[in-house]
Amino acid sequence: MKISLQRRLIAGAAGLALAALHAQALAQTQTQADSQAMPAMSAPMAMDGAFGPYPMAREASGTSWQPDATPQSGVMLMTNGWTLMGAALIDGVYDRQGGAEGGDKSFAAGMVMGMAQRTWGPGVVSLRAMFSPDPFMGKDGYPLLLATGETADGRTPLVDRQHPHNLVMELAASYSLPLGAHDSVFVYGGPAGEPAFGPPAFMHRASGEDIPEAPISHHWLDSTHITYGVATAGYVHDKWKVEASVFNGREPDQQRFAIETGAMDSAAARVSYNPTAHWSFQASWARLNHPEQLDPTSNQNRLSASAIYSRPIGAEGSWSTTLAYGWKQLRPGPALDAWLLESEIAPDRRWTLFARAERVEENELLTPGLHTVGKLSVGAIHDWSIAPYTRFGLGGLVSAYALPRALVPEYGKPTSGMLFVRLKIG
Ligand SMILES: [Cu+2]
Repeated sequence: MKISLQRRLIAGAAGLALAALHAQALAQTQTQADSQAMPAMSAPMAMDGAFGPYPMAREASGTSWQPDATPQSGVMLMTNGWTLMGAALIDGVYDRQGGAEGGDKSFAAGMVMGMAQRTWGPGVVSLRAMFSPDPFMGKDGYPLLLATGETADGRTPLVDRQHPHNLVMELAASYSLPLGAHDSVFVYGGPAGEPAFGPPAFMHRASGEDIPEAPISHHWLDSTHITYGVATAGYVHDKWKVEASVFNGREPDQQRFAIETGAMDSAAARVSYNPTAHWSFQASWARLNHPEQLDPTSNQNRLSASAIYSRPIGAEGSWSTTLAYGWKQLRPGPALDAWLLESEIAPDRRWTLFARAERVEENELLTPGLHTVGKLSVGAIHDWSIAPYTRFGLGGLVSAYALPRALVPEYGKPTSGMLFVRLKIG
């Protein structure tokens, strides 16, 4: 089923406005009731996480967790009981991928997101919307050696190119209910959201959010971050979270401006554990029903596990590292796995240094067969503060590859790179 974006957006906006009015009315009556009946210490605060009684900084994309010590980004505003948060990152990229399979392109990529959260009755309601400029780069995305997945025209797979993200990346709401000082139950869902699978998506985790290229392991670890139809229920106990989702398993097609809802016929489950403020672990499972538009009869099982370490550096700096493993069983077909290690270190608000190493088993490259490939990207960004919460940055990265001999006739010995400018708000 395809629904015109315009109708969706209007319906979504009207829904949000209604929900806001409703929440305000409820909250007013609730405040009166609260002041008589509820002890202050068990009442949830708007600054808590959307899904439980812990710091908001723990929350990344969808319902995923990152370490509590991750610096909170975004412009925050409190009004009428609501906590509003906005953030944006737009990269203007010149991309040059080397070798015979390479190519070059200039494009804009990034995201703009807004969140509204408040106490509502005994719990916390949160509304989230996120948009991407990617569809304006064209349906065939950008050159990215060894990246595979999705399609530009509905007929041929994208190989050695990264697909554009859809305009609407998230349109979701959640409600959580505290069950004491350390426990809560929550529900999350919407027409666009992220099921309970994988680490936080690369563009939303502190170790990857400043890197302008997508990981080649995207379709092992975090490609489900844009899912058109998802419902999740979970339970938080202090440092632990368990959750399960049903969702529409089909990847977005080439209509990047559309919201393509469909049957919620896929499932995922995840356990997350934040033992200290600096660490976040997760293990997750998913069964995707007919994810591939071009291979409509095949299914996939996926497993993932990841560890994230984050710590502040000085007053304004931070360091975050993610190690992630993904396993993808094609049904029918082989099982393919992927490893990712990435790190970003920002000693202050002017410099960011980053690196990402990946090792992926691929079966969709132009040379037939199963190939284990490696990629390493390193880069740096210099930012200038141009207004409150607003930085302008200039950056670059270079990529090198480890290719099996069978791929050398097709790829040669390529080196790739990107130069980029960016605007970061939040
Ligand atoms: Cu993506």
